[in-house]
Amino acid sequence: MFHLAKGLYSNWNRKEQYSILILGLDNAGKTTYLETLKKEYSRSFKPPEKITPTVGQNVATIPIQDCILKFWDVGGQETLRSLWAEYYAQAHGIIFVVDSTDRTRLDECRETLRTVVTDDEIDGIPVLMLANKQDREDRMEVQDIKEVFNKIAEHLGARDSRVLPISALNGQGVKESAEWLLVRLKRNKASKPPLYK
Ligand SMILES: Nc1nc2c(ncn2[C@@H]2O[C@H](COP(=O)(O)OP(=O)(O)O)[C@@H](O)[C@H]2O)c(=O)[nH]1
Ligand SMILES: [Mg+2]
Repeated sequence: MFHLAKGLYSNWNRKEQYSILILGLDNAGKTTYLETLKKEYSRSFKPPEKITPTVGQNVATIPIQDCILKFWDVGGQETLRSLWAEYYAQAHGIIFVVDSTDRTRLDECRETLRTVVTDDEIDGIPVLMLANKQDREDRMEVQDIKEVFNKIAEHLGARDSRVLPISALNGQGVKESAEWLLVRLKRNKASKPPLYK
Protein backbone atom coordinates (compact mmCIF):
# COMPACT_ATOMS: atom_id res chain seq x y z
CA MET A 1 0.00 0.00 0.00
CA PHE A 2 2.83 2.34 0.95
CA HIS A 3 4.57 1.62 -2.36
CA LEU A 4 1.40 2.26 -4.27
CA ALA A 5 0.89 5.60 -2.50
CA LYS A 6 4.53 6.52 -3.06
CA GLY A 7 4.28 5.62 -6.72
CA LEU A 8 1.18 7.73 -7.17
CA TYR A 9 2.83 10.61 -5.34
CA SER A 10 5.95 10.64 -7.50
CA ASN A 11 3.86 10.20 -10.63
CA TRP A 12 1.84 13.27 -9.65
CA ASN A 13 5.02 15.25 -9.02
CA ARG A 14 6.48 14.36 -12.39
CA LYS A 15 3.59 15.92 -14.29
CA GLU A 16 3.86 19.37 -15.82
CA GLN A 17 2.05 21.94 -13.71
CA TYR A 18 0.46 25.16 -14.90
CA SER A 19 -1.31 27.96 -13.03
CA ILE A 20 -4.39 29.48 -14.63
CA LEU A 21 -6.17 32.63 -13.50
CA ILE A 22 -9.95 32.71 -13.94
CA LEU A 23 -10.96 36.36 -14.29
CA GLY A 24 -14.10 38.26 -15.27
CA LEU A 25 -16.77 40.50 -13.74
CA ASP A 26 -18.72 39.30 -10.73
CA ASN A 27 -21.64 37.04 -11.64
CA ALA A 28 -19.99 35.98 -14.95
CA GLY A 29 -19.93 32.35 -13.82
CA LYS A 30 -16.27 31.92 -12.82
CA THR A 31 -16.92 29.79 -9.75
CA THR A 32 -19.54 27.73 -11.54
CA TYR A 33 -17.02 27.12 -14.34
CA LEU A 34 -14.39 25.97 -11.83
CA GLU A 35 -16.83 23.62 -10.11
CA THR A 36 -17.88 22.16 -13.46
CA LEU A 37 -14.23 21.60 -14.37
CA LYS A 38 -13.76 19.79 -11.07
CA LYS A 39 -16.81 17.66 -11.81
CA GLU A 40 -15.52 16.77 -15.28
CA TYR A 41 -11.98 15.90 -14.22
CA SER A 42 -12.05 14.94 -10.55
CA ARG A 43 -14.58 13.70 -8.06
CA SER A 44 -15.14 16.54 -5.64
CA PHE A 45 -17.22 19.55 -6.58
CA LYS A 46 -19.94 21.84 -5.26
CA PRO A 47 -23.42 21.69 -6.80
CA PRO A 48 -24.51 25.04 -8.36
CA GLU A 49 -27.03 25.83 -5.58
CA LYS A 50 -24.18 25.78 -3.03
CA ILE A 51 -22.07 28.39 -4.86
CA THR A 52 -22.05 31.82 -3.19
CA PRO A 53 -20.38 35.04 -4.42
CA THR A 54 -16.62 34.66 -4.10
CA VAL A 55 -15.08 36.85 -1.42
CA GLY A 56 -11.58 35.42 -1.05
CA GLN A 57 -10.35 32.97 -3.62
CA ASN A 58 -11.20 29.49 -4.81
CA VAL A 59 -8.25 27.38 -5.79
CA ALA A 60 -8.46 23.96 -7.37
CA THR A 61 -5.74 21.64 -8.55
CA ILE A 62 -7.13 19.49 -11.34
CA PRO A 63 -5.33 16.76 -13.30
CA ILE A 64 -6.12 17.17 -16.99
CA GLN A 65 -4.61 14.67 -19.42
CA ASP A 66 -0.88 14.39 -18.66
CA CYS A 67 -0.70 17.70 -16.77
CA ILE A 68 -1.81 19.28 -13.53
CA LEU A 69 -3.61 22.58 -13.76
CA LYS A 70 -3.98 24.85 -10.78
CA PHE A 71 -6.90 27.22 -11.20
CA TRP A 72 -7.26 30.46 -9.26
CA ASP A 73 -10.72 32.02 -9.13
CA VAL A 74 -10.08 35.28 -7.31
CA GLY A 75 -13.42 37.13 -7.29
CA GLY A 76 -14.59 39.76 -9.77
CA GLN A 77 -16.31 42.49 -7.75
CA GLU A 78 -14.83 45.88 -8.56
CA THR A 79 -13.01 46.14 -5.24
CA LEU A 80 -11.36 42.76 -5.77
CA ARG A 81 -10.15 43.40 -9.32
CA SER A 82 -7.16 45.41 -8.10
CA LEU A 83 -5.91 42.18 -6.50
CA TRP A 84 -5.73 40.31 -9.79
CA ALA A 85 -2.30 41.72 -10.64
CA GLU A 86 -0.88 40.06 -7.53
CA TYR A 87 -1.39 36.72 -9.26
CA TYR A 88 0.07 37.65 -12.66
CA ALA A 89 3.67 36.68 -11.91
CA GLN A 90 2.75 33.03 -11.40
CA ALA A 91 0.11 32.72 -14.16
CA HIS A 92 0.76 30.62 -17.27
CA GLY A 93 -2.66 31.28 -18.75
CA ILE A 94 -5.76 33.47 -18.32
CA ILE A 95 -9.40 32.50 -18.64
CA PHE A 96 -11.70 35.49 -18.89
CA VAL A 97 -15.36 34.61 -18.31
CA VAL A 98 -18.10 36.75 -19.85
CA ASP A 99 -21.80 36.65 -19.01
CA SER A 100 -23.32 36.44 -22.51
CA THR A 101 -26.65 37.78 -21.20
CA ASP A 102 -25.25 40.91 -19.55
CA ARG A 103 -25.52 43.46 -22.36
CA THR A 104 -25.32 46.45 -20.05
CA ARG A 105 -21.88 45.52 -18.73
CA LEU A 106 -20.27 44.38 -21.97
CA ASP A 107 -18.28 47.62 -22.27
CA GLU A 108 -17.13 47.33 -18.67
CA CYS A 109 -16.17 43.77 -19.42
CA ARG A 110 -14.11 44.79 -22.46
CA GLU A 111 -12.34 47.55 -20.54
CA THR A 112 -11.58 45.17 -17.68
CA LEU A 113 -10.07 42.70 -20.11
CA ARG A 114 -8.11 45.52 -21.75
CA THR A 115 -6.54 46.37 -18.39
CA VAL A 116 -5.59 42.73 -17.94
CA VAL A 117 -4.05 42.10 -21.35
CA THR A 118 -2.06 45.33 -21.43
CA ASP A 119 -0.18 44.37 -18.27
CA ASP A 120 3.43 43.56 -19.17
CA GLU A 121 3.65 40.86 -16.56
CA ILE A 122 1.35 38.57 -18.51
CA ASP A 123 2.64 39.53 -21.93
CA GLY A 124 2.54 36.57 -24.33
CA ILE A 125 0.58 34.12 -22.18
CA PRO A 126 -2.52 32.52 -23.73
CA VAL A 127 -5.89 34.19 -23.07
CA LEU A 128 -9.13 32.27 -23.43
CA MET A 129 -12.38 34.25 -23.38
CA LEU A 130 -15.45 32.24 -22.48
CA ALA A 131 -18.84 33.44 -23.67
CA ASN A 132 -20.70 31.82 -20.79
CA LYS A 133 -24.41 31.16 -20.16
CA GLN A 134 -24.99 30.04 -23.74
CA ASP A 135 -27.85 27.86 -22.42
CA ARG A 136 -29.92 31.00 -21.81
CA GLU A 137 -32.38 32.16 -24.43
CA ASP A 138 -31.54 35.82 -23.88
CA ARG A 139 -27.84 35.26 -24.65
CA MET A 140 -25.87 37.29 -27.12
CA GLU A 141 -24.37 35.31 -29.98
CA VAL A 142 -20.68 34.46 -29.78
CA GLN A 143 -20.10 36.43 -32.97
CA ASP A 144 -21.42 39.62 -31.33
CA ILE A 145 -19.23 39.09 -28.30
CA LYS A 146 -16.21 38.48 -30.55
CA GLU A 147 -16.83 41.81 -32.26
CA VAL A 148 -16.67 43.61 -28.96
CA PHE A 149 -13.40 41.93 -28.09
CA ASN A 150 -11.96 42.59 -31.53
CA LYS A 151 -11.59 46.16 -30.35
CA ILE A 152 -8.83 45.09 -28.02
CA ALA A 153 -7.27 42.55 -30.40
CA GLU A 154 -4.36 44.90 -31.07
CA HIS A 155 -3.31 44.50 -27.43
CA LEU A 156 -3.39 40.74 -27.58
CA GLY A 157 -0.29 40.74 -29.79
CA ALA A 158 1.13 37.43 -30.95
CA ARG A 159 -0.20 35.37 -28.04
CA ASP A 160 -2.78 32.61 -28.46
CA SER A 161 -6.30 33.88 -27.82
CA ARG A 162 -9.78 32.64 -28.59
CA VAL A 163 -13.44 33.21 -27.75
CA LEU A 164 -15.34 29.98 -27.04
CA PRO A 165 -19.07 29.53 -26.27
CA ILE A 166 -19.83 27.55 -23.10
CA SER A 167 -22.43 26.89 -20.45
CA ALA A 168 -20.67 26.51 -17.11
CA LEU A 169 -24.00 25.42 -15.66
CA ASN A 170 -24.76 22.48 -17.94
CA GLY A 171 -21.15 21.78 -18.92
CA GLN A 172 -21.49 22.45 -22.64
CA GLY A 173 -18.05 23.34 -24.06
CA VAL A 174 -16.29 23.20 -20.67
CA LYS A 175 -13.98 20.27 -21.41
CA GLU A 176 -13.23 21.61 -24.87
CA SER A 177 -12.24 24.94 -23.34
CA ALA A 178 -9.79 23.33 -20.89
CA GLU A 179 -8.31 21.24 -23.67
CA TRP A 180 -7.91 24.24 -25.97
CA LEU A 181 -6.01 26.00 -23.22
CA LEU A 182 -3.84 23.03 -22.34
CA VAL A 183 -2.50 22.75 -25.90
CA ARG A 184 -1.58 26.47 -25.84
CA LEU A 185 0.00 26.27 -22.39
CA LYS A 186 2.30 23.50 -23.55
CA ARG A 187 3.09 25.28 -26.78
CA ASN A 188 3.80 28.57 -25.04
CA LYS A 189 6.11 26.88 -22.59
CA ALA A 190 7.95 25.05 -25.38
CA SER A 191 8.49 28.26 -27.32
CA LYS A 192 10.05 30.08 -24.37
CA PRO A 193 13.81 30.02 -23.83
CA PRO A 194 14.81 28.28 -20.60
CA LEU A 195 15.19 30.50 -17.55
CA TYR A 196 18.74 31.13 -16.37
CA LYS A 197 19.37 32.49 -12.94
N1 LIG B 1 -27.99 29.87 -16.98
C1 LIG B 1 -26.72 29.90 -16.56
N2 LIG B 1 -26.42 30.43 -15.38
C2 LIG B 1 -25.12 30.42 -14.98
C3 LIG B 1 -24.09 29.86 -15.79
N3 LIG B 1 -22.92 30.02 -15.14
C4 LIG B 1 -23.20 30.62 -13.98
N4 LIG B 1 -24.52 30.88 -13.89
C5 LIG B 1 -25.22 31.54 -12.77
O1 LIG B 1 -24.73 32.86 -12.63
C6 LIG B 1 -24.66 33.22 -11.25
C7 LIG B 1 -23.24 33.64 -10.89
O2 LIG B 1 -22.38 32.50 -10.99
P1 LIG B 1 -20.98 32.47 -10.21
O3 LIG B 1 -20.29 31.23 -10.65
O4 LIG B 1 -21.17 32.67 -8.75
O5 LIG B 1 -20.27 33.76 -10.83
P2 LIG B 1 -18.87 34.46 -10.42
O6 LIG B 1 -19.21 35.67 -9.61
O7 LIG B 1 -18.25 34.87 -11.71
O8 LIG B 1 -18.06 33.45 -9.68
C8 LIG B 1 -25.15 32.01 -10.48
O9 LIG B 1 -26.51 32.20 -10.21
C9 LIG B 1 -24.92 30.86 -11.44
O10 LIG B 1 -25.79 29.76 -11.23
C10 LIG B 1 -24.46 29.28 -17.06
O11 LIG B 1 -23.65 28.77 -17.84
N5 LIG B 1 -25.79 29.33 -17.38
MG1 LIG C 1 -17.30 33.51 -7.75
